[in-house]
Amino acid sequence: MHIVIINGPNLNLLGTRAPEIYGSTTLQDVEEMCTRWAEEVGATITAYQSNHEGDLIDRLQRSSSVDGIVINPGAFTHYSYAIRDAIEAIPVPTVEVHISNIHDREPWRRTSVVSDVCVATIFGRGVDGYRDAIRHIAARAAWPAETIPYGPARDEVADLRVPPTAGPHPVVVLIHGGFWRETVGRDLLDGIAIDLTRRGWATWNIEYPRIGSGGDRVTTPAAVETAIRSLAAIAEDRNLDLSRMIVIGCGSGGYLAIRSAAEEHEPRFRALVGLAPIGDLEAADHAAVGDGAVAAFMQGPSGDESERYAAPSSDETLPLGIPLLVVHGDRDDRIPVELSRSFVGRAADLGDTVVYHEFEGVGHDVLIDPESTAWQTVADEIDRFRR
Ligand code: CA2
Repeated sequence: MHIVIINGPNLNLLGTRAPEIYGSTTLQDVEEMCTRWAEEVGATITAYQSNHEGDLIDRLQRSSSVDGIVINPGAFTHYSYAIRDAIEAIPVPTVEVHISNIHDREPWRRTSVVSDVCVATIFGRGVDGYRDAIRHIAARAAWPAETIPYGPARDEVADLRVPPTAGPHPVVVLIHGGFWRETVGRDLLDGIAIDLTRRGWATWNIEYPRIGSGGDRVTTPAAVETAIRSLAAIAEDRNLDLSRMIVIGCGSGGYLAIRSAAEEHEPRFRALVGLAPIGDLEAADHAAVGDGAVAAFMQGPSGDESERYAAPSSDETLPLGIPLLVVHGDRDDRIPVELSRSFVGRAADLGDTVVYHEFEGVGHDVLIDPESTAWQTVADEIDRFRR
């Protein structure tokens, strides 16, 4: 697999100025890091930078037979229809990357004229965004996903992966975490989505509006619910068995999974799986997880402090009446393990059937690393819900 990395105007200055926005890594460092990240997924790269629009277009046109392109078009992002057309003209999955959070700066940076011809847009993750883009291209190559909109907004899409077997296929709904921040997306779960699809599950990896892009305690759970209900419209065509559907929520996505499991939709989920889930917003707020994200999410659209606790807490969503599988690493430095301990205790007290695993010496991200022992243990347990 060969991936071309293209950087546009002024990115040759990386690491020399504006470190508060772009960090202190130089372009040469980034390109070397890309070489290593590509090696990890069995790929090679060619890296290219230019300050000239026409050069970037020529380079895109010459890349029409590679396996993927990672492009940071620099300021051309915001107005170059010529670069947009060049990306559209080549049949290569292209991921748009921005080091900074372009949605949280000058208003003119919020517009990207290339986003809708790219398979993904990654922004605000610093230079790690290039790593995630390379991984995303590799994941799409390993197991292609069909990205299907479930609503009109940019974030109202989900990736469907279906096993090659005859079916009907049981379904896993995946809800990613990231403290509902718009810089974190569903690409985080590509690896476990592919592992589950290999195991015989159809996977529905949901994107949803997050804080800063129209998401809050009201709109985000509503969008997730729409995403889940929208499966009914494609179930027959894709041979999905919605009577064998489970939901997995990771971290803050765990809260969304719980809200959705508490909804009265038919058929109900067969089980809920929480990977270091936020089970209770109030408890998470008190534990100050996510550096203020919980408070921002809870306050909702009005920003009114008095509405802070208007989102249902676990006492209102429990018992769920379906089996719960909750796992948490005792070295989790993002969502403290105590939150899961009290959540599962509460669920069991209220009558839910709960299986709880605490993994010793395990941190937060390990749970969504498809190669980790922790994930393989979880996945084996999840497989039991298929029958
Ligand atoms: O955040 C990004 O990666 C950007 O694509 C970077 C572009 C900017 O025009 C986009 O709006 C967002 C290029 C900025 C590079 O400019 C520098 C200036 C001084 C020092 C280093 C880089």
